[in-house]
Amino acid sequence: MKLSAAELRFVSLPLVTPFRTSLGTQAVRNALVLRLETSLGEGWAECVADDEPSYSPEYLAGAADVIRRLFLPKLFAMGELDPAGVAVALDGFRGHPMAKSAVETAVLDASLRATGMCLSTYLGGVRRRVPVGVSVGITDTIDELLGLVDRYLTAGYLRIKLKIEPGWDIEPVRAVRETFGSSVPLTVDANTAYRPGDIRHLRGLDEFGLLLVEQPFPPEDLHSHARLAAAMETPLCLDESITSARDAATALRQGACSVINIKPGRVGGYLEARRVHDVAQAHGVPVWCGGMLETGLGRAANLALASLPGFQLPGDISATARYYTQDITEPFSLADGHLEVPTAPGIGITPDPASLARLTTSTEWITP
Ligand code: NPQ
Ligand code: MG
Repeated sequence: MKLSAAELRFVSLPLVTPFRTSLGTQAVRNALVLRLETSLGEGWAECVADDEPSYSPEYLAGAADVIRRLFLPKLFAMGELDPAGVAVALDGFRGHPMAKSAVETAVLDASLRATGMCLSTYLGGVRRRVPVGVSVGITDTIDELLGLVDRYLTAGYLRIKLKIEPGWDIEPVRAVRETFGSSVPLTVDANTAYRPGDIRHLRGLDEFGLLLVEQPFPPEDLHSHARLAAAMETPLCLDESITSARDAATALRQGACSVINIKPGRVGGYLEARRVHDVAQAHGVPVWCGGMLETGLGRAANLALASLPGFQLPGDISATARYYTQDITEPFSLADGHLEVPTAPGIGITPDPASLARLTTSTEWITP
């Protein structure tokens, strides 16, 4: 296929309630939507970078810049473009996995649409619906937290993940266990908020029978994760530390984790995400699909990824209503704690033109 033009749109989606993590508080989700025009038809994707480089070094304005000024011109100049060729063509540009993922996914969407195949089938999916969990932000009070967990359990979520930070860890976990019992699948995510000196404190989480503890230490500190993994009974899961299949292999070899959270944006796209899945499979390690407050575009594609056999734990792919009253696509809803994997060609969904127009804050048209 040949790339002929691209549309970059900034969209702004108000969150149902502010989402607080150890990284900060988010009230609005600004995102970047990419639409490519190719000789085979159009392709859609979103970039999951956030306004500020807090979760990772990428941020939206920077992602838009590298896409418009470097990535797209490189792809315009290519005679023949195919999905697997995108990462190869952009390999000379270091970093920027979220921006690369958006471009590759839009090419993949266009290519699969043209052949009539859905992303799940293309990636090797084996499930038509996937079990999902919910990520619960840090709240002002324990009562408020218990109210939220109650609501999500009633809605049918199959796993609860509590965001933690120093000063908000043992107590909220204990309160959730005491209120809802020991059989609720429960995890915690620190988003790098702890330091090596906290290992003894974190071992205090062992008594609560958590499915896993996610990313307590900074991304580069595999050594402390390995020390904690050896000192703790609860499985350790890495998120921010894993930016490629090679990272996954290194972390597993070092004993730094026994579960991996896969986010396609963080690892540079769905093709690398599948390779992370394959490395984990080869090590007998379960993976699950993380969440980046995606619009319906990213949610659809994540469902395809989560249909692969190694996704053995419920993902952070919640129903649309967990985050948004209005999305740019039709909403995804929970049925029996599961979301359906899209089966339409490509990522399986396109934005609703009226909703997209309403939520767009700026549009840019890019041609060779
Ligand atoms: C995680 N996500 O697993 C991330 C962190 C995260 C659903 O827990 C804006 C955009 C704000 C992306 C806040 C969940 C965000 C964000 C937190 C991702 O670590
Ligand atoms: Mg995480």
